[in-house]
Amino acid sequence: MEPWAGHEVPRLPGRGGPLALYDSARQGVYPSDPTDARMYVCGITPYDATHLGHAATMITFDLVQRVWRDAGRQVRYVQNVTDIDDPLLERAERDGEDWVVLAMRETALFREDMEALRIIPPQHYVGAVESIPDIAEKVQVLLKDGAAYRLEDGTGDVYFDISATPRFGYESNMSREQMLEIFPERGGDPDREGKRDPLDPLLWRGAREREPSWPGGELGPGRPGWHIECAVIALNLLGDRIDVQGGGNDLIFPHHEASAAHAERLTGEAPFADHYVHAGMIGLDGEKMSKSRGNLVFVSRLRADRVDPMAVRLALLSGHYRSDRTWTDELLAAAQERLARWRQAAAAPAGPSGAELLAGVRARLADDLDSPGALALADAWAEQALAGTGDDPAAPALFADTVDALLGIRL
Ligand code: 5CA
Ligand code: ZN
Repeated sequence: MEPWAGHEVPRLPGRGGPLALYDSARQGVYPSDPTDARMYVCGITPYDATHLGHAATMITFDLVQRVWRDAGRQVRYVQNVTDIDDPLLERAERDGEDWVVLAMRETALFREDMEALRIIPPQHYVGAVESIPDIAEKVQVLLKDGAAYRLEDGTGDVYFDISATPRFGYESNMSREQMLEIFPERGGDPDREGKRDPLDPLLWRGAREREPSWPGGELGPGRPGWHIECAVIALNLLGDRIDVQGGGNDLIFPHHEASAAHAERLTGEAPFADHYVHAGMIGLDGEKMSKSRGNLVFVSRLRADRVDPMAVRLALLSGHYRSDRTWTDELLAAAQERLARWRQAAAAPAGPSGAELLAGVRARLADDLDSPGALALADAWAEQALAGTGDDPAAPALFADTVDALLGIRL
């Protein structure tokens, strides 16, 4: 698939420092400063428009990329689109629509939203459907290797045996009880007859009547499971080990646990990702924003209402990426005011030291993406510039470049 168009990112003087990021597997903040960084982010299942939760997660990993680049690192970034899965088929059926048309429309809208929010595009934007031959091949490898098994009920369904990786559980750090509780809420099927372990995840779903299917070679016709999709796309485009596996914290288990297990069994290398990085959930009225709950605020709706996407971005950056947080009208109003103040300050004839501001923002973001801290420094700079404090005539331009390059806020 084609990714969206990017924007020019201003070059800042000097270099940013090494990034430190929280890793869910090690449960702590550790350096992530590879020379040639490889990042995989779990993208949308396109059965509805992009909501502010998706946007917040995409902004989080956009910051990772910006900080790496500012530190002089090369970045290879891959994102997927789950353009075949149960929720997509269910929505299409409910609305009497062709699932392909639905997926194409929502993916196109997502691209527009990403562009409006100034998210630097991935080098590879990859659909599940276009990856099916690669996925089927890897499922066959897992079967031959004894890490997967076919159910003997005539469905052709193939499951991964979680005992095939001794490390299963290291990424989420969950107890078996916790896993069993969450698994069915996140697409798992613990009660399926014939499975060796209730937590074994689906690798290949044999063809059913009235469901799309693709040739699977020795697997027979069918379609891929969810976790193997992300494992195979990442392995194919980024290699056996990656630096960051990213997504929202709803993917900690089973999705990232299972895809790490698949990848590690396929390559014999562990850990699959150096950092498993998870963005907090954006909620509305105290509940996680989700398509199934229907409590959504769409980026495209806000754009249609002529809300400046930069204000949306600023509002989402005003909380720390790891915290679950709530979207409110007040949050947006505050971001609109902040954006107006910053724009005024960038037009001031002079201000306090731009170099100091840049160093401060770099330091805040390198510290596990402390965007609230970075915003506070920019606020303080803007307030002083507007009060006529400071005599650095180059500072307003550097202020604008700093918030553009590092925060993705175009003034
Ligand atoms: N296609 C899969 C990932 S492979 C998926 O989870 N799709 S999604 O459309 O449900 O979500 C897309 C991305 O947004 C995922 O990284 C997910 O973790 C994240 N996300 C979903 N809901 C929220 C939310 N309310 N707040 C923050 N991030 C969210
Ligand atoms: Zn994924």
